[in-house]
Amino acid sequence: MLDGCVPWPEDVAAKYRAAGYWRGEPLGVLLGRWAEQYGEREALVSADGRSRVTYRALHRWCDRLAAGFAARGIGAGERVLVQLPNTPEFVAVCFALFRLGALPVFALPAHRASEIGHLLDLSGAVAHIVPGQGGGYDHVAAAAEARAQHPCLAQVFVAGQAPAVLPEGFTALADVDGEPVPLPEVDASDVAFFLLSGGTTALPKLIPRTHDDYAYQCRITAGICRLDADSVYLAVLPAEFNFPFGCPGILGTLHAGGRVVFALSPQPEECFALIEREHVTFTSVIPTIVHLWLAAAAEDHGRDLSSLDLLQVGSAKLHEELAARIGPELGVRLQQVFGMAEGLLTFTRDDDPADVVLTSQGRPVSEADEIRVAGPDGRPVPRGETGELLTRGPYTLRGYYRAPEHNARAFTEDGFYRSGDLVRLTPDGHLVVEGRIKDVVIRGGDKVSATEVEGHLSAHPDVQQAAVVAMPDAVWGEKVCAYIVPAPGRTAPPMAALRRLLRARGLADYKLPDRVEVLDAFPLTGLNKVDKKALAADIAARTGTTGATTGATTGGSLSGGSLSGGGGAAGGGVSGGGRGEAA
Ligand code: OOB
Repeated sequence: MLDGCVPWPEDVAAKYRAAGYWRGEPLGVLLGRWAEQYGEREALVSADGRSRVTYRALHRWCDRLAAGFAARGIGAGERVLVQLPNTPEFVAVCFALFRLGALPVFALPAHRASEIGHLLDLSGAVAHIVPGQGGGYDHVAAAAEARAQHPCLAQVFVAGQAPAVLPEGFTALADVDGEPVPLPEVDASDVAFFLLSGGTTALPKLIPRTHDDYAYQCRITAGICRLDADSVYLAVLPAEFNFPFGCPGILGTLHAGGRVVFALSPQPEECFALIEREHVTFTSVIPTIVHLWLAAAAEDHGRDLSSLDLLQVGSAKLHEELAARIGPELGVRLQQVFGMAEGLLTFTRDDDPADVVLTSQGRPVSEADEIRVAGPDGRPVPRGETGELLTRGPYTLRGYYRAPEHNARAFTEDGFYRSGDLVRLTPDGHLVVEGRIKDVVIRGGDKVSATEVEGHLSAHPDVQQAAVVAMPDAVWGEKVCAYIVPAPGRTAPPMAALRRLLRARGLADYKLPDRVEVLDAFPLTGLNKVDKKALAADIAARTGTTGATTGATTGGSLSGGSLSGGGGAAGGGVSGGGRGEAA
Protein backbone atom coordinates (compact mmCIF):
# COMPACT_ATOMS: atom_id res chain seq x y z
CA MET A 1 0.00 0.00 0.00
CA LEU A 2 1.06 3.60 -0.65
CA ASP A 3 3.62 4.84 1.85
CA GLY A 4 1.89 6.72 4.67
CA CYS A 5 -1.20 4.49 4.64
CA VAL A 6 -2.17 1.72 7.06
CA PRO A 7 -3.14 -1.55 5.35
CA TRP A 8 -5.66 -4.03 6.72
CA PRO A 9 -3.89 -6.92 8.47
CA GLU A 10 -3.02 -9.67 5.96
CA ASP A 11 -5.34 -12.27 7.49
CA VAL A 12 -8.27 -9.85 7.48
CA ALA A 13 -7.59 -8.87 3.87
CA ALA A 14 -7.47 -12.56 2.92
CA LYS A 15 -10.86 -13.05 4.59
CA TYR A 16 -12.40 -10.14 2.69
CA ARG A 17 -11.04 -11.53 -0.58
CA ALA A 18 -12.21 -15.05 0.14
CA ALA A 19 -15.70 -13.74 0.96
CA GLY A 20 -15.80 -11.98 -2.41
CA TYR A 21 -15.99 -8.47 -0.98
CA TRP A 22 -12.69 -7.48 -2.56
CA ARG A 23 -12.44 -8.64 -6.12
CA GLY A 24 -9.11 -7.25 -7.24
CA GLU A 25 -10.70 -5.02 -9.89
CA PRO A 26 -9.35 -1.47 -10.15
CA LEU A 27 -12.01 1.22 -10.66
CA GLY A 28 -10.51 2.22 -14.02
CA VAL A 29 -10.92 -1.34 -15.29
CA LEU A 30 -14.50 -1.46 -14.00
CA LEU A 31 -15.39 1.51 -16.18
CA GLY A 32 -14.17 -0.46 -19.21
CA ARG A 33 -16.42 -3.33 -18.19
CA TRP A 34 -19.42 -1.01 -17.80
CA ALA A 35 -18.69 0.45 -21.24
CA GLU A 36 -18.83 -3.05 -22.73
CA GLN A 37 -22.02 -3.88 -20.89
CA TYR A 38 -23.94 -0.63 -21.32
CA GLY A 39 -22.33 0.75 -24.51
CA GLU A 40 -24.53 3.41 -26.04
CA ARG A 41 -26.67 4.04 -22.99
CA GLU A 42 -26.31 7.46 -21.43
CA ALA A 43 -24.03 7.54 -18.40
CA LEU A 44 -23.70 11.25 -17.56
CA VAL A 45 -25.84 14.32 -18.22
CA SER A 46 -24.83 17.88 -17.38
CA ALA A 47 -27.26 20.19 -15.58
CA ASP A 48 -27.97 22.18 -18.73
CA GLY A 49 -28.55 18.95 -20.66
CA ARG A 50 -26.09 19.95 -23.36
CA SER A 51 -23.50 17.37 -22.44
CA ARG A 52 -24.83 13.81 -22.62
CA VAL A 53 -22.11 11.19 -22.41
CA THR A 54 -22.66 7.51 -23.20
CA TYR A 55 -20.77 4.74 -21.40
CA ARG A 56 -18.67 4.07 -24.48
CA ALA A 57 -17.88 7.76 -24.93
CA LEU A 58 -16.97 8.10 -21.26
CA HIS A 59 -14.62 5.14 -21.55
CA ARG A 60 -12.87 6.69 -24.59
CA TRP A 61 -12.81 10.14 -23.02
CA CYS A 62 -11.07 8.74 -19.91
CA ASP A 63 -8.47 6.92 -22.02
CA ARG A 64 -7.70 10.11 -23.95
CA LEU A 65 -7.61 12.23 -20.80
CA ALA A 66 -5.31 9.67 -19.16
CA ALA A 67 -3.00 9.86 -22.18
CA GLY A 68 -3.01 13.65 -21.95
CA PHE A 69 -2.24 13.62 -18.23
CA ALA A 70 0.51 11.04 -18.76
CA ALA A 71 2.06 13.21 -21.50
CA ARG A 72 2.15 16.02 -18.94
CA GLY A 73 4.06 13.89 -16.51
CA ILE A 74 1.29 12.77 -14.18
CA GLY A 75 1.87 9.20 -13.12
CA ALA A 76 1.10 6.41 -10.71
CA GLY A 77 1.07 7.27 -7.02
CA GLU A 78 1.01 11.01 -7.60
CA ARG A 79 -1.65 13.06 -5.87
CA VAL A 80 -3.91 15.42 -7.78
CA LEU A 81 -6.19 17.87 -5.99
CA VAL A 82 -9.62 17.70 -7.63
CA GLN A 83 -11.97 20.60 -6.89
CA LEU A 84 -14.71 20.58 -9.47
CA PRO A 85 -18.42 21.38 -9.54
CA ASN A 86 -21.00 18.71 -10.37
CA THR A 87 -20.27 18.13 -14.04
CA PRO A 88 -19.47 15.17 -16.32
CA GLU A 89 -15.82 16.38 -16.38
CA PHE A 90 -15.55 15.53 -12.71
CA VAL A 91 -16.27 11.84 -13.39
CA ALA A 92 -14.02 11.74 -16.46
CA VAL A 93 -11.12 13.27 -14.52
CA CYS A 94 -11.54 10.78 -11.67
CA PHE A 95 -11.53 7.73 -13.92
CA ALA A 96 -8.65 9.05 -16.05
CA LEU A 97 -6.60 9.42 -12.87
CA PHE A 98 -7.73 6.01 -11.57
CA ARG A 99 -6.49 4.45 -14.81
CA LEU A 100 -3.10 6.09 -14.38
CA GLY A 101 -2.89 5.00 -10.77
CA ALA A 102 -2.72 8.72 -9.92
CA LEU A 103 -4.68 9.63 -6.80
CA PRO A 104 -7.42 12.26 -6.71
CA VAL A 105 -7.59 14.19 -3.44
CA PHE A 106 -11.14 15.48 -3.17
CA ALA A 107 -11.50 19.10 -2.14
CA LEU A 108 -14.90 20.78 -2.04
CA PRO A 109 -15.65 23.66 -4.43
CA ALA A 110 -16.39 25.72 -1.29
CA HIS A 111 -12.83 25.33 -0.01
CA ARG A 112 -10.66 28.42 0.00
CA ALA A 113 -6.97 29.26 0.44
CA SER A 114 -6.73 27.93 3.98
CA GLU A 115 -8.18 24.50 3.23
CA ILE A 116 -6.48 24.21 -0.16
CA GLY A 117 -3.09 25.17 1.27
CA HIS A 118 -3.44 22.54 3.95
CA LEU A 119 -4.49 19.85 1.48
CA LEU A 120 -1.54 20.66 -0.78
CA ASP A 121 0.89 20.48 2.14
CA LEU A 122 -0.54 17.23 3.42
CA SER A 123 -0.91 15.45 0.09
CA GLY A 124 2.08 16.87 -1.77
CA ALA A 125 -0.19 17.12 -4.82
CA VAL A 126 1.58 17.78 -8.11
CA ALA A 127 -1.52 19.12 -9.86
CA HIS A 128 -4.75 20.92 -9.03
CA ILE A 129 -7.89 20.75 -11.16
CA VAL A 130 -10.24 23.73 -10.83
CA PRO A 131 -13.30 25.09 -12.62
CA GLY A 132 -12.78 27.98 -15.05
CA GLN A 133 -15.85 29.81 -13.91
CA GLY A 134 -18.93 29.53 -11.75
CA GLY A 135 -19.78 29.69 -8.09
CA GLY A 136 -18.94 33.39 -7.88
CA TYR A 137 -15.31 32.68 -7.03
CA ASP A 138 -12.15 32.97 -9.10
CA HIS A 139 -10.66 29.50 -8.70
CA VAL A 140 -8.03 30.21 -11.35
CA ALA A 141 -6.61 33.21 -9.48
CA ALA A 142 -6.75 31.24 -6.23
CA ALA A 143 -4.89 28.34 -7.83
CA ALA A 144 -2.23 30.74 -9.10
CA GLU A 145 -1.66 31.97 -5.56
CA ALA A 146 -1.60 28.46 -4.18
CA ARG A 147 0.92 27.45 -6.83
CA ALA A 148 3.20 30.36 -5.94
CA GLN A 149 3.24 29.15 -2.34
CA HIS A 150 3.48 25.42 -2.93
CA PRO A 151 6.44 24.44 -5.06
CA CYS A 152 5.19 20.83 -5.29
CA LEU A 153 2.21 22.04 -7.27
CA ALA A 154 3.62 21.98 -10.78
CA GLN A 155 0.47 22.22 -12.85
CA VAL A 156 -3.07 23.49 -12.76
CA PHE A 157 -5.81 22.23 -15.09
CA VAL A 158 -8.81 24.41 -15.75
CA ALA A 159 -12.11 22.68 -16.49
CA GLY A 160 -15.17 24.15 -18.17
CA GLN A 161 -14.79 27.53 -19.74
CA ALA A 162 -11.14 28.41 -19.17
CA PRO A 163 -10.04 32.05 -19.52
CA ALA A 164 -8.45 32.71 -22.96
CA VAL A 165 -5.12 33.58 -21.38
CA LEU A 166 -3.91 31.27 -18.65
CA PRO A 167 -0.94 31.77 -16.34
CA GLU A 168 2.22 29.75 -16.95
CA GLY A 169 1.84 26.18 -15.72
CA PHE A 170 -1.91 26.24 -16.38
CA THR A 171 -3.61 24.11 -19.04
CA ALA A 172 -7.23 24.04 -20.17
CA LEU A 173 -8.62 20.60 -19.35
CA ALA A 174 -10.10 20.52 -22.85
CA ASP A 175 -6.53 20.49 -24.21
CA VAL A 176 -5.58 17.46 -22.13
CA ASP A 177 -6.07 14.90 -24.83
CA GLY A 178 -4.08 12.28 -26.65
CA GLU A 179 -4.23 9.00 -28.51
CA PRO A 180 -4.75 6.33 -25.85
CA VAL A 181 -1.48 4.96 -24.49
CA PRO A 182 -0.75 1.69 -22.69
CA LEU A 183 -1.78 2.19 -19.07
CA PRO A 184 0.04 0.92 -16.01
CA GLU A 185 -1.18 -2.11 -14.11
CA VAL A 186 -3.05 -0.77 -11.09
CA ASP A 187 -3.21 -2.82 -7.89
CA ALA A 188 -6.83 -2.89 -6.67
CA SER A 189 -5.71 -3.32 -3.07
CA ASP A 190 -3.94 0.03 -3.22
CA VAL A 191 -5.30 3.54 -2.68
CA ALA A 192 -7.56 4.87 -5.44
CA PHE A 193 -8.30 8.33 -4.01
CA PHE A 194 -8.51 10.37 -0.84
CA LEU A 195 -11.64 11.67 0.87
CA LEU A 196 -11.51 14.34 3.56
CA SER A 197 -12.35 13.70 7.18
CA GLY A 198 -15.18 15.67 8.72
CA GLY A 199 -12.94 17.73 10.94
CA THR A 200 -12.49 16.10 14.32
CA THR A 201 -9.08 17.68 14.19
CA ALA A 202 -8.45 21.35 13.46
CA LEU A 203 -7.59 20.52 9.87
CA PRO A 204 -9.04 17.71 7.77
CA LYS A 205 -7.20 14.43 7.52
CA LEU A 206 -6.91 12.45 4.32
CA ILE A 207 -8.81 9.18 4.11
CA PRO A 208 -7.27 6.66 1.74
CA ARG A 209 -9.93 4.62 -0.06
CA THR A 210 -8.77 1.61 -2.05
CA HIS A 211 -10.17 0.37 -5.37
CA ASP A 212 -11.25 -2.85 -3.67
CA ASP A 213 -13.00 -1.26 -0.74
CA TYR A 214 -14.79 1.42 -2.73
CA ALA A 215 -15.91 -0.92 -5.50
CA TYR A 216 -17.40 -3.12 -2.79
CA GLN A 217 -19.15 -0.19 -1.12
CA CYS A 218 -20.71 0.93 -4.42
CA ARG A 219 -21.78 -2.58 -5.38
CA ILE A 220 -23.37 -3.42 -2.06
CA THR A 221 -25.20 -0.10 -1.68
CA ALA A 222 -26.43 -0.26 -5.30
CA GLY A 223 -27.84 -3.69 -4.45
CA ILE A 224 -29.64 -2.46 -1.34
CA CYS A 225 -31.14 0.42 -3.37
CA ARG A 226 -32.03 -2.07 -6.14
CA LEU A 227 -30.45 0.05 -8.83
CA ASP A 228 -30.66 -1.12 -12.41
CA ALA A 229 -30.18 0.28 -15.89
CA ASP A 230 -33.40 2.30 -15.52
CA SER A 231 -32.13 4.12 -12.44
CA VAL A 232 -31.54 7.82 -12.86
CA TYR A 233 -29.55 9.50 -10.09
CA LEU A 234 -29.57 13.23 -9.43
CA ALA A 235 -26.23 14.33 -7.98
CA VAL A 236 -27.24 17.27 -5.79
CA LEU A 237 -24.62 17.28 -3.04
CA PRO A 238 -21.07 18.13 -4.11
CA ALA A 239 -19.80 15.10 -6.01
CA GLU A 240 -16.50 15.01 -4.07
CA PHE A 241 -18.41 13.98 -0.98
CA ASN A 242 -18.68 10.26 -0.19
CA PHE A 243 -22.49 10.27 0.00
CA PRO A 244 -23.15 11.31 -3.65
CA PHE A 245 -19.95 9.76 -4.98
CA GLY A 246 -20.52 6.19 -3.93
CA CYS A 247 -23.36 5.46 -1.46
CA PRO A 248 -24.45 4.28 -4.11
CA GLY A 249 -24.57 7.70 -5.79
CA ILE A 250 -22.62 8.31 -8.96
CA LEU A 251 -20.43 5.20 -8.98
CA GLY A 252 -23.19 2.86 -7.85
CA THR A 253 -25.43 4.13 -10.63
CA LEU A 254 -22.70 3.61 -13.23
CA HIS A 255 -22.15 0.10 -11.87
CA ALA A 256 -25.85 -0.62 -12.50
CA GLY A 257 -25.89 0.92 -15.99
CA GLY A 258 -28.11 3.83 -14.97
CA ARG A 259 -27.81 7.51 -15.76
CA VAL A 260 -26.27 10.23 -13.59
CA VAL A 261 -27.68 13.74 -13.88
CA PHE A 262 -25.77 16.62 -12.30
CA ALA A 263 -27.38 19.51 -10.44
CA LEU A 264 -25.34 22.65 -9.82
CA SER A 265 -27.35 23.74 -6.81
CA PRO A 266 -29.80 22.13 -4.38
CA GLN A 267 -32.42 24.80 -5.01
CA PRO A 268 -35.82 23.25 -5.72
CA GLU A 269 -36.32 25.32 -8.89
CA GLU A 270 -33.27 23.69 -10.44
CA CYS A 271 -33.64 20.23 -8.96
CA PHE A 272 -37.37 19.84 -9.59
CA ALA A 273 -36.87 20.89 -13.21
CA LEU A 274 -34.11 18.29 -13.58
CA ILE A 275 -36.20 15.58 -11.94
CA GLU A 276 -39.00 16.29 -14.42
CA ARG A 277 -36.75 16.66 -17.48
CA GLU A 278 -34.62 13.57 -16.84
CA HIS A 279 -37.19 11.38 -15.07
CA VAL A 280 -34.90 11.12 -12.06
CA THR A 281 -35.65 8.06 -9.90
CA PHE A 282 -33.47 8.69 -6.83
CA THR A 283 -31.23 11.16 -5.12
CA SER A 284 -29.40 11.77 -1.85
CA VAL A 285 -29.68 14.94 0.23
CA ILE A 286 -29.19 16.41 3.69
CA PRO A 287 -32.08 17.35 6.02
CA THR A 288 -31.64 21.07 5.21
CA ILE A 289 -32.43 20.34 1.56
CA VAL A 290 -35.46 18.32 2.65
CA HIS A 291 -36.75 21.50 4.31
CA LEU A 292 -36.21 23.49 1.12
CA TRP A 293 -37.87 20.90 -1.07
CA LEU A 294 -40.87 20.39 1.22
CA ALA A 295 -41.51 24.12 1.30
CA ALA A 296 -41.32 24.31 -2.49
CA ALA A 297 -43.48 21.20 -2.95
CA ALA A 298 -46.18 22.77 -0.79
CA GLU A 299 -46.47 25.56 -3.33
CA ASP A 300 -47.58 24.96 -6.84
CA HIS A 301 -44.23 24.46 -8.50
CA GLY A 302 -45.80 23.07 -11.64
CA ARG A 303 -43.28 20.25 -11.92
CA ASP A 304 -43.93 16.55 -12.35
CA LEU A 305 -41.91 14.75 -9.68
CA SER A 306 -43.68 11.42 -10.12
CA SER A 307 -40.56 9.62 -11.40
CA LEU A 308 -38.78 10.24 -8.08
CA ASP A 309 -39.07 7.05 -6.10
CA LEU A 310 -36.32 7.02 -3.47
CA LEU A 311 -34.94 9.85 -1.35
CA GLN A 312 -31.85 9.10 0.71
CA VAL A 313 -31.34 11.51 3.59
CA GLY A 314 -28.23 11.62 5.72
CA SER A 315 -25.10 13.44 6.81
CA ALA A 316 -26.92 15.08 9.71
CA LYS A 317 -29.67 13.87 12.00
CA LEU A 318 -33.08 13.70 10.37
CA HIS A 319 -35.71 14.41 12.98
CA GLU A 320 -38.80 12.29 13.11
CA GLU A 321 -41.28 15.10 12.43
CA LEU A 322 -39.44 16.05 9.25
CA ALA A 323 -38.95 12.41 8.27
CA ALA A 324 -42.69 11.78 8.58
CA ARG A 325 -43.51 14.50 6.04
CA ILE A 326 -41.27 13.15 3.28
CA GLY A 327 -43.41 10.26 2.05
CA PRO A 328 -46.77 12.03 2.04
CA GLU A 329 -45.57 15.40 0.78
CA LEU A 330 -42.96 14.39 -1.80
CA GLY A 331 -44.46 11.06 -2.80
CA VAL A 332 -41.20 9.17 -2.37
CA ARG A 333 -39.77 6.38 -0.27
CA LEU A 334 -37.45 7.64 2.45
CA GLN A 335 -34.17 5.94 3.21
CA GLN A 336 -32.17 7.20 6.17
CA VAL A 337 -28.42 7.03 5.67
CA PHE A 338 -25.80 7.37 8.34
CA GLY A 339 -22.30 7.44 7.01
CA MET A 340 -18.84 8.82 7.11
CA ALA A 341 -16.04 9.37 4.64
CA GLU A 342 -14.00 6.96 6.78
CA GLY A 343 -16.23 4.06 5.76
CA LEU A 344 -19.15 2.59 7.71
CA LEU A 345 -22.58 3.14 6.18
CA THR A 346 -25.91 2.27 7.72
CA PHE A 347 -29.15 2.39 5.70
CA THR A 348 -32.77 1.80 6.53
CA ARG A 349 -34.27 -0.83 4.23
CA ASP A 350 -37.36 -1.23 2.09
CA ASP A 351 -38.73 -3.97 4.30
CA ASP A 352 -38.15 -2.13 7.58
CA PRO A 353 -41.32 -1.24 9.51
CA ALA A 354 -42.36 2.39 8.96
CA ASP A 355 -41.34 3.50 12.45
CA VAL A 356 -37.81 2.13 11.95
CA VAL A 357 -37.44 4.20 8.79
CA LEU A 358 -38.70 7.30 10.57
CA THR A 359 -36.78 6.96 13.81
CA SER A 360 -33.53 5.12 13.12
CA GLN A 361 -30.48 5.57 10.96
CA GLY A 362 -30.67 2.00 9.76
CA ARG A 363 -28.26 -0.89 9.98
CA PRO A 364 -24.87 -1.59 8.41
CA VAL A 365 -24.83 -2.19 4.68
CA SER A 366 -22.36 -5.07 4.93
CA GLU A 367 -22.65 -8.28 6.92
CA ALA A 368 -18.94 -7.83 7.61
CA ASP A 369 -19.30 -4.41 9.24
CA GLU A 370 -18.40 -4.69 12.90
CA ILE A 371 -19.94 -2.26 15.35
CA ARG A 372 -19.04 -1.71 18.96
CA VAL A 373 -20.87 0.78 21.16
CA ALA A 374 -18.40 1.69 23.87
CA GLY A 375 -18.56 3.51 27.18
CA PRO A 376 -15.93 6.02 28.30
CA ASP A 377 -13.75 3.12 29.48
CA GLY A 378 -13.73 1.68 25.97
CA ARG A 379 -15.77 -1.39 26.97
CA PRO A 380 -19.00 -2.27 25.17
CA VAL A 381 -22.12 -0.92 26.87
CA PRO A 382 -25.22 -3.12 27.24
CA ARG A 383 -27.47 -3.21 24.16
CA GLY A 384 -29.81 -0.22 24.15
CA GLU A 385 -27.47 2.09 26.04
CA THR A 386 -25.75 5.04 24.44
CA GLY A 387 -22.02 5.00 23.82
CA GLU A 388 -19.39 5.89 21.28
CA LEU A 389 -19.69 4.13 17.93
CA LEU A 390 -16.54 2.18 17.05
CA THR A 391 -16.34 0.29 13.80
CA ARG A 392 -14.21 -1.74 11.44
CA GLY A 393 -14.96 -3.59 8.26
CA PRO A 394 -14.19 -4.19 4.60
CA TYR A 395 -14.59 -0.55 3.51
CA THR A 396 -13.59 1.27 6.71
CA LEU A 397 -10.10 2.70 6.85
CA ARG A 398 -7.41 1.46 9.23
CA GLY A 399 -5.56 4.76 9.41
CA TYR A 400 -5.49 8.31 8.03
CA TYR A 401 -2.80 9.24 5.53
CA ARG A 402 0.49 10.37 7.06
CA ALA A 403 -0.97 10.71 10.56
CA PRO A 404 0.63 8.12 12.88
CA GLU A 405 0.10 10.12 16.06
CA HIS A 406 -3.51 10.90 15.33
CA ASN A 407 -4.08 7.30 14.26
CA ALA A 408 -2.88 6.08 17.63
CA ARG A 409 -5.78 7.97 19.21
CA ALA A 410 -8.41 7.53 16.50
CA PHE A 411 -8.17 3.72 16.35
CA THR A 412 -8.26 1.01 18.98
CA GLU A 413 -5.44 -1.48 19.12
CA ASP A 414 -7.61 -4.01 17.35
CA GLY A 415 -8.30 -1.66 14.46
CA PHE A 416 -11.69 -0.17 15.31
CA TYR A 417 -12.19 3.43 14.19
CA ARG A 418 -13.46 5.73 16.93
CA SER A 419 -16.17 7.72 15.19
CA GLY A 420 -16.83 10.29 17.92
CA ASP A 421 -20.56 9.69 17.40
CA LEU A 422 -22.82 8.74 20.28
CA VAL A 423 -25.26 6.04 19.25
CA ARG A 424 -27.42 3.31 20.64
CA LEU A 425 -28.61 0.10 19.05
CA THR A 426 -32.28 -0.85 19.20
CA PRO A 427 -33.14 -4.44 20.21
CA ASP A 428 -33.33 -5.43 16.55
CA GLY A 429 -29.99 -3.87 15.72
CA HIS A 430 -30.92 -0.51 14.25
CA LEU A 431 -28.61 2.37 14.94
CA VAL A 432 -29.91 5.60 16.46
CA VAL A 433 -27.61 8.63 16.54
CA GLU A 434 -27.94 10.36 19.91
CA GLY A 435 -25.21 12.98 19.73
CA ARG A 436 -21.47 13.16 19.52
CA ILE A 437 -18.37 13.62 21.62
CA LYS A 438 -16.26 15.11 18.84
CA ASP A 439 -15.95 18.88 18.76
CA VAL A 440 -17.67 19.40 15.44
CA VAL A 441 -20.61 21.52 14.33
CA ILE A 442 -22.73 19.83 11.64
CA ARG A 443 -24.08 22.80 9.69
CA GLY A 444 -26.53 21.42 7.18
CA GLY A 445 -24.34 18.45 6.27
CA ASP A 446 -21.06 20.34 6.41
CA LYS A 447 -18.71 19.43 9.19
CA VAL A 448 -17.09 22.41 10.90
CA SER A 449 -14.22 21.77 13.29
CA ALA A 450 -14.68 23.99 16.35
CA THR A 451 -10.94 23.97 17.04
CA GLU A 452 -10.14 25.21 13.56
CA VAL A 453 -12.52 28.17 13.76
CA GLU A 454 -11.47 28.99 17.31
CA GLY A 455 -7.84 29.17 16.19
CA HIS A 456 -8.66 31.72 13.52
CA LEU A 457 -10.91 33.80 15.78
CA SER A 458 -8.19 34.00 18.40
CA ALA A 459 -5.97 35.68 15.83
CA HIS A 460 -7.99 38.89 16.21
CA PRO A 461 -6.11 41.27 18.50
CA ASP A 462 -9.28 42.13 20.41
CA VAL A 463 -10.11 38.49 21.11
CA GLN A 464 -8.64 36.82 24.15
CA GLN A 465 -10.46 33.53 23.90
CA ALA A 466 -12.95 31.97 21.52
CA ALA A 467 -15.16 28.89 21.85
CA VAL A 468 -17.26 27.57 19.00
CA VAL A 469 -20.38 25.52 19.68
CA ALA A 470 -23.37 24.22 17.76
CA MET A 471 -26.47 26.40 17.86
CA PRO A 472 -29.68 24.47 17.18
CA ASP A 473 -31.47 25.66 14.06
CA ALA A 474 -34.79 24.56 12.66
CA VAL A 475 -33.60 24.35 9.05
CA TRP A 476 -29.84 23.84 9.26
CA GLY A 477 -29.98 21.46 12.21
CA GLU A 478 -27.04 23.32 13.66
CA LYS A 479 -25.31 26.58 13.00
CA VAL A 480 -21.96 27.93 14.10
CA CYS A 481 -22.04 30.03 17.28
CA ALA A 482 -18.84 31.67 18.48
CA TYR A 483 -18.47 32.74 22.09
CA ILE A 484 -15.83 35.41 22.58
CA VAL A 485 -14.02 36.77 25.62
CA PRO A 486 -12.51 40.13 24.58
CA ALA A 487 -8.90 40.97 25.31
CA PRO A 488 -8.48 43.04 28.51
CA GLY A 489 -9.61 46.61 27.99
CA ARG A 490 -10.97 45.90 24.47
CA THR A 491 -14.46 45.54 23.10
CA ALA A 492 -15.36 42.42 21.22
CA PRO A 493 -15.31 42.88 17.44
CA PRO A 494 -18.77 42.73 15.81
CA MET A 495 -19.71 39.60 13.96
CA ALA A 496 -19.21 41.19 10.56
CA ALA A 497 -15.58 42.01 11.43
CA LEU A 498 -14.96 38.46 12.62
CA ARG A 499 -16.47 37.00 9.48
CA ARG A 500 -14.30 39.31 7.39
CA LEU A 501 -11.22 38.23 9.31
CA LEU A 502 -11.94 34.54 8.77
CA ARG A 503 -12.61 35.08 5.09
CA ALA A 504 -9.38 37.01 4.73
CA ARG A 505 -7.60 34.09 6.38
CA GLY A 506 -8.88 31.87 3.59
CA LEU A 507 -11.57 29.96 5.42
CA ALA A 508 -14.50 28.42 3.54
CA ASP A 509 -17.73 30.35 3.98
CA TYR A 510 -19.68 27.57 5.66
CA LYS A 511 -17.35 27.74 8.66
CA LEU A 512 -17.94 31.42 9.45
CA PRO A 513 -19.90 32.10 12.66
CA ASP A 514 -23.63 32.59 12.22
CA ARG A 515 -23.84 34.21 15.62
CA VAL A 516 -21.43 35.73 18.11
CA GLU A 517 -21.95 35.92 21.86
CA VAL A 518 -19.68 37.92 24.14
CA LEU A 519 -18.80 36.91 27.70
CA ASP A 520 -16.48 38.35 30.36
CA ALA A 521 -15.21 34.88 31.11
CA PHE A 522 -15.95 31.33 30.02
CA PRO A 523 -17.59 28.82 32.35
CA LEU A 524 -15.11 26.13 33.30
CA THR A 525 -15.43 22.44 33.98
CA GLY A 526 -14.08 20.81 37.11
CA LEU A 527 -10.88 20.21 35.15
CA ASN A 528 -10.57 23.91 34.33
CA LYS A 529 -11.42 23.46 30.68
CA VAL A 530 -13.89 25.67 28.86
CA ASP A 531 -17.30 24.14 29.57
CA LYS A 532 -18.64 23.86 26.05
CA LYS A 533 -21.68 21.90 27.14
CA ALA A 534 -22.70 24.87 29.25
CA LEU A 535 -22.12 27.23 26.33
CA ALA A 536 -24.16 25.03 23.99
CA ALA A 537 -26.98 24.83 26.53
CA ASP A 538 -26.79 28.60 26.92
CA ILE A 539 -27.18 29.31 23.22
CA ALA A 540 -29.98 26.76 22.95
CA ALA A 541 -31.78 28.57 25.79
CA ARG A 542 -31.14 32.01 24.26
CA THR A 543 -32.47 30.97 20.89
CA GLY A 544 -35.44 29.23 22.44
CA THR A 545 -34.52 25.83 21.07
CA THR A 546 -33.57 22.72 22.95
CA GLY A 547 -30.20 21.16 22.47
CA ALA A 548 -31.92 18.17 20.94
CA THR A 549 -29.94 18.26 17.71
CA THR A 550 -26.83 17.16 19.54
CA GLY A 551 -27.20 14.90 22.49
CA ALA A 552 -23.71 16.00 23.42
CA THR A 553 -24.96 19.45 24.22
CA THR A 554 -27.85 18.65 26.49
CA GLY A 555 -27.84 19.05 30.20
CA GLY A 556 -25.41 21.26 32.06
CA SER A 557 -27.46 24.15 33.34
CA LEU A 558 -25.38 27.24 33.94
CA SER A 559 -24.26 27.80 37.44
CA GLY A 560 -23.07 30.89 39.20
CA GLY A 561 -23.80 33.40 36.48
CA SER A 562 -20.47 32.78 34.84
CA LEU A 563 -22.10 33.53 31.53
CA SER A 564 -23.19 36.93 32.64
CA GLY A 565 -22.21 40.11 30.90
CA GLY A 566 -21.90 40.95 27.29
CA GLY A 567 -25.11 40.87 25.38
CA GLY A 568 -25.33 38.89 22.19
CA ALA A 569 -23.64 40.61 19.31
CA ALA A 570 -25.72 40.48 16.21
CA GLY A 571 -26.81 37.08 15.02
CA GLY A 572 -28.86 35.98 12.12
CA GLY A 573 -26.28 37.09 9.59
CA VAL A 574 -26.47 33.85 7.75
CA SER A 575 -24.58 33.93 4.54
CA GLY A 576 -26.88 33.70 1.60
CA GLY A 577 -27.18 30.84 -0.77
CA GLY A 578 -27.94 27.29 0.00
CA ARG A 579 -25.82 24.27 0.03
CA GLY A 580 -24.47 24.99 -3.44
CA GLU A 581 -22.18 27.64 -2.05
CA ALA A 582 -21.80 26.22 1.37
CA ALA A 583 -21.15 22.63 0.63
C1 OOB B 1 -21.16 11.86 5.88
O1 OOB B 1 -19.81 11.80 5.95
P1 OOB B 1 -18.85 12.84 6.67
O2 OOB B 1 -17.52 12.20 6.69
O3 OOB B 1 -18.99 14.17 6.06
O4 OOB B 1 -19.39 13.00 8.16
C2 OOB B 1 -19.51 11.90 9.02
C3 OOB B 1 -20.27 12.30 10.26
C4 OOB B 1 -20.66 11.14 11.14
O5 OOB B 1 -19.57 10.71 11.93
C5 OOB B 1 -21.78 11.76 11.92
O6 OOB B 1 -21.26 12.59 12.92
C6 OOB B 1 -22.49 12.61 10.91
O7 OOB B 1 -21.52 12.91 9.91
N1 OOB B 1 -23.61 11.93 10.27
C7 OOB B 1 -24.85 11.83 10.80
C8 OOB B 1 -25.63 11.13 9.84
N2 OOB B 1 -24.85 10.84 8.78
C9 OOB B 1 -23.62 11.34 9.07
N3 OOB B 1 -25.36 12.23 11.97
C10 OOB B 1 -26.67 11.96 12.21
N4 OOB B 1 -27.47 11.30 11.35
C11 OOB B 1 -27.00 10.87 10.15
N5 OOB B 1 -27.81 10.22 9.30
O8 OOB B 1 -21.81 12.72 6.44
C12 OOB B 1 -21.82 10.80 5.05
C13 OOB B 1 -21.06 9.95 4.28
C14 OOB B 1 -21.66 8.97 3.53
C15 OOB B 1 -23.04 8.84 3.55
C16 OOB B 1 -23.81 9.71 4.30
C17 OOB B 1 -23.19 10.69 5.06
